[in-house]
Amino acid sequence: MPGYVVVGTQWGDEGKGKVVDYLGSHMDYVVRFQGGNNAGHTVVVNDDKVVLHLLPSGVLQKALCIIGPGVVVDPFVFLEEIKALEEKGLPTEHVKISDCSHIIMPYHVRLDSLQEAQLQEAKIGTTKRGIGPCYADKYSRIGLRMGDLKDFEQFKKKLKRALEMKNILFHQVYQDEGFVYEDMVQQFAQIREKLLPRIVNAQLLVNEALDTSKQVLFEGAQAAMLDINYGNYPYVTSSSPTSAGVCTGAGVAPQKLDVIIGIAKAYSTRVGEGPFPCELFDEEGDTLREKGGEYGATTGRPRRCGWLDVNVVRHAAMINGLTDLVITKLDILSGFDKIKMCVAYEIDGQRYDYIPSNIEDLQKAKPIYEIFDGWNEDIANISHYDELPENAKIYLRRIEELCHTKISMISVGPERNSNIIVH
Ligand code: 2SA
Ligand code: GDP
Ligand code: MG
Repeated sequence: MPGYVVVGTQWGDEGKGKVVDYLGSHMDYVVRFQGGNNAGHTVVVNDDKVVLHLLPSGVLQKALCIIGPGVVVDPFVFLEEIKALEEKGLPTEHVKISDCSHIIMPYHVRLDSLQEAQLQEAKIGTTKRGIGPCYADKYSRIGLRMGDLKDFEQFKKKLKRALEMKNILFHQVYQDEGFVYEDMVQQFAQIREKLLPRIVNAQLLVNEALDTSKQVLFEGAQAAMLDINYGNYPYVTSSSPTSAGVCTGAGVAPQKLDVIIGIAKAYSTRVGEGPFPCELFDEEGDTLREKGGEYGATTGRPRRCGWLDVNVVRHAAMINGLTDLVITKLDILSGFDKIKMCVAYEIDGQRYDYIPSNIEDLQKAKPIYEIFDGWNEDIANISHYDELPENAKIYLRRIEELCHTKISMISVGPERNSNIIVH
């Protein structure tokens, strides 16, 4: 079984980084296939916390780590992240970047902020890392790719053309000074030599690995509800954080993906704007945020919190073809007298067991809850399923039943090994 996928089933921040790091010890390759440094993937090993934005979460293990073709790469952020690891004395030679990955240019980052400001109350709530503008240029076929850095003369020509177009936009639409070509050439000249040894043909490497029965894990960033096609459009990110995204974003055929693991947090969070039917505006929401440390791992923004929305996880199971679920942060639910689970929505008097595509419908959705008895035991040190409180098992079994997917692992703490493997 060589091809593994790890994806988020909610709105991101389910604990994908932790799970990828844990599984990473069994992997030969860990590959990011979409998104960019909007991601914040937290890995905790022996109380040392590392937040990865662009680097795959297998980087603390021995696996070869690839930033795949479908990723958008801010090369300045990349080098900062590499430097931070090297300063901790950690190796980084095993990190490679696809020659097809698109470069997040400084003008993409500025445009992200300008567009958000222009949208005013209709803003998306992006991470302002330039993700949307970079993907827009990719699909408009005016982007620059990491592979373009190999021939610097050609790179400069492409940059000149791109910058001429962008500066018209900056000057005429945003009354912004724009960017100076010579300055940007100099910036890239300074970092190019450091990047070149890491640039590879990733689709070739990854397929060779799969064809020789190597263990390859594809690491999703963000999650199903932020998917550009199947999320809460327009309150989504600009890529496909689903198993289908692995095929386009890593150059891998669907039949090579054997295990598709959906990560679901035991409750819901969302950061950024957009509908969130289970959102709690009361003390219970605050308790979830504080106990769960629910603050953006990239921007520090407080995350909106609510009870588990199984309608959402079931949608993710369908879109991704999940073979397994991992439930994270179950420890955070200890101590609640009653725990609610949203099993469907009510919209204009009608029951919905699926996610409506239309944002206006979703904005009217009221959660239909099932209510469970809670448990008081601290479960953070439990490593066997049988030791879990009975009420926790009832809660977990209901998730499996409603999502038609087996739970293979339960995470009960941020540390790499705070897990219960379900046999
Ligand atoms: P963008 O920047 O264009 O991708 O933003 C579009 C939407 O996608 C959401 N988004 C995220 N949601 C949860 N977590 C993300 N990563 C960071 C984290 C976020 C942070 O791990 O906490 O630190 O704020 C992430 N990245 C993008 C974003 O909120 C928009 O709703
Ligand atoms: P990701 O974007 O999906 O990788 O998730 P984030 O790293 O943004 O957010 C998850 C947060 O929860 C991080 O601070 C993790 O260290 C932490 N975490 C992950 N799993 C668990 C768990 O089972 N219990 C607790 N208490 N914290 C966890
Ligand atoms: Mg995150």
